[in-house]
This record gives sequence, C-alpha cells and structure tokens, in this order.
Amino acid sequence: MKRSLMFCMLMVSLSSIAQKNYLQESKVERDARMGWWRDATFGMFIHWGLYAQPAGIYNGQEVKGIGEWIMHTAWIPTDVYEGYAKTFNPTSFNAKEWVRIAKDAGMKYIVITSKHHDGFCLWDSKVTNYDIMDAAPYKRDILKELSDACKEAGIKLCFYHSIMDWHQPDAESKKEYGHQKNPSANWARYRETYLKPQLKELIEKYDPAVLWFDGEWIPEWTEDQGKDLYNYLRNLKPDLIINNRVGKGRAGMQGMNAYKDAAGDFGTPEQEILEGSSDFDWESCMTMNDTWGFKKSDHNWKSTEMLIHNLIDIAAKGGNYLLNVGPTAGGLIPGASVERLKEMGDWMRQNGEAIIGTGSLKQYKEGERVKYTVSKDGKFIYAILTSNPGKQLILKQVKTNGPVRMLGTSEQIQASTGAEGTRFTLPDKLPGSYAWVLKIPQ
Ligand code: FHN
Repeated sequence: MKRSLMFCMLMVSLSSIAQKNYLQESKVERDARMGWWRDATFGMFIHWGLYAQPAGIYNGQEVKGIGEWIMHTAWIPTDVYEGYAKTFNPTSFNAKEWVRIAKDAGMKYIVITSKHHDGFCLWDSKVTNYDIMDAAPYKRDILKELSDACKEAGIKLCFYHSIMDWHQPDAESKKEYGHQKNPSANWARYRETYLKPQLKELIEKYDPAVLWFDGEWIPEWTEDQGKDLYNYLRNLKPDLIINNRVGKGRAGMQGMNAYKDAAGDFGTPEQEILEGSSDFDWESCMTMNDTWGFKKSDHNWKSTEMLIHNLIDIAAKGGNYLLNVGPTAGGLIPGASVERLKEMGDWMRQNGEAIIGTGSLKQYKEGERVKYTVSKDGKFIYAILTSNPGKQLILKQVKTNGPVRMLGTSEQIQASTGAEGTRFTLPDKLPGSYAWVLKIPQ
C-alpha cells in the first residue's frame, strides 16, 4: 500500500472516531427526518448521461438491453466511450422546464444521476476531469442549474450515485465489469480518495435531500463499507436520507432488506410494487418504457392509466413512486413521457389530496378496484375507485360520519350504511378519467 494512501486512510479512521453513529437513531428522530419524504409520495427519477448519445446504437447496430448499460453491453472500450463526452452538448437542456414538468405532474422531488455506472459526472467535480465541465464542450454545471431551479420551485433535489464505476481505474470490479483491465486497481483508494470526496462535494455544493445509491452488488463492496459510508454522509448532513443500496441489504429487484440492521433508510423495489404494505419505508422505482437511459428504439410506453393506477396502488400500500424519464442527448424529456406526466398532473390536481401526505390503512384495498388511503389527521378516508362502478357502489370496509364528496365535484354524494355495508349513489357522469376518489369523513 502506498504511503499516501495509508496516510489518507489513517486520517479517515481518526476522523471517524469523532463521528456520531447514526445507525443508532431513535424512532422519534427517524420519523422526523423521514417526514417530508413519506409525505412526498411521488418523485421523478432522471437517468441522464453520455449514454443518451448512442441511445442504444453502437457501430450502426442496435444494442439489446437498457440504454444506460450500453458501455458494458456493447463492450465499448473506455477510450472510445470517452469520445461521447467530447460531443456531449445538450443545448436544449432547460433545468426550469424539467422542474416545471415534474411539479406540474404533482411530483415533489427529483432524483437525478449525478454519476451512473459509466462514471461520467454531471457536475463540476474537483476530483476528476471526467465531468460535464472539463470533458464536454457544454461547460455548464447541470446539477447546479437543477439545484437552483428546484429551490425556486420548492422541489427537493436528490442524487442517484453509482458505487460501481466502469471508468475510474481504481474501481475496476474483479468480477465482470472490467473495461480497462487495470492490473493495479485499488478499491480502497477508489473508496477513500474518489467516491467519498465526490459525495462530500455533492453535499457541500448542492445539499441533496436524498442520496440514492446503486451498483452496490459488486464483490468489492461490503455491508461494513456501506455502514461506514452511511455514517460518513449523515455526519456531513445529519438530515440526509439514504436508500438501502448503500449497503448490501437489498434482496434483488424486490428491493426490501434481506436481513436485519442493513444500512439505509428505505427499500428500493425496482420495476415492481410490493405485494402489500411494509413497516420499513419503501419506494418503487419504475420506467415508463423499458429503459432508464434514453434509447431511440424503445417505444414500449406504459399507458397513463397504468401509471396512475401504479401511483394509487403504491400510495395505498404506504410507499413512494419514483417514476423515470430518460432525456435525449440534446436535453429534452421525450414527448411520450411529457404527455403522460401532463395527464398524471391533470389527475393529481383533482385527486392529489388522496395521495400526497396521506397514510396507509391496514386494509388498504377492497376487492380489485378500490384502494384506500387516510388523511394524516385521520378525519377522512379516501376510497379511490380504479374503474367506474356505475351508479351504485357498496363498500363493506368503510362507514361515513358526515357528508361524502367525490373529489372534482361539489355536490354531496348520497351515502347510507346498512347491513350490506355503505351504499354510495355516484354522479351520472364521473369527473375526469382513470380513477375517482370518494372523500369519506370518519
Ligand atoms: O443498473 C441499474 C440500472 O441501470 C438503473 O439505474 C436502475 C434504477 O434503479 N438500477 C440498476 C440496477 O438495479
């Protein structure tokens, strides 16, 4: 081990002596810290980086799989892939417009890739030149612009950050992601002199509300390293929220913790929704088509109805929905995503009260087409109908204690409770589309 590295590691372990152990947090402290995130319920995931340029095509050939993995899937040599940095010039990028799209959709936070597995950084990092400022002609700090726009709009900005790094020579994974064949790769050096300083930079410069890790499955990364990183980051920013991919806890794509005391504040189901609710906080991240990073050929878009029904299902089960967009190399969120987000926004303007800041009931559904949420003060139950039931609706699980209303209408809904349950007489024409909400006083 080089003396400079030894010195650096010694300093790190000395400084950790004075660090608070945030893994021992009380329930009260944890609830206070997680409050805004639990209320937020709906966020925008943004996968954006150099991979938006090839957009799924390499050497004229369509490359199978998700767009942001193209460096690995097409086995693109590092120096060739670096060429994409030299031409990355997203002149149509407009931070305010992205934030407006998210906010109008009813989203409360944005999680963007500060660095994905390919190692390219979307901010002006002092630790590397492989970033938007030094390696690309664009010369604008994307994270800074987003951070300013988010602050102005009252949206929380959060960063996705890959632990695995296919570009950094010290981070070459021994297993199967070796793009550089570096015989002297040094994981400890990568961790202490690259990964941690970059994360410190992100916190100090942009004050992210969440750090959302990924790429933790490589054999070099351990639960102890995850716990050390968790504490390191919380000591820098005590109210920071960190996902469970900071350690080794997540159980595959189902995303919840495989064992007790795993590091991290919330589970991360990927492309799936939990079967039921959970005592541990969770957030489902999902694509709108089949890729995270932009891919020209992927037109397999989910319908707006499906996206809204997913949001309802997740909210009823007490989770958050992190819905992805993959902007183009030019800096535009694809039109198909914008259309769907606009429609989701229309729905949320009418019905968002049943989603944002609500809680989950033990019996969160009745049959397949009614989901329940409850207002924070417990005064209202929201019955969310995911198909039009016709004029009469009978709900067995809920009683009313005052005038019932359907969100988006002003007339009172007739409701009476008897042996069969509570019978609601619904308006002839339901307001809006996709799902309807009865606000039922308790
Ligand atoms: O490998 C990544 C993938 O590219 C994408 O970032 C998703 C988002 O959750 N996570 C990974 C695999 O779990």
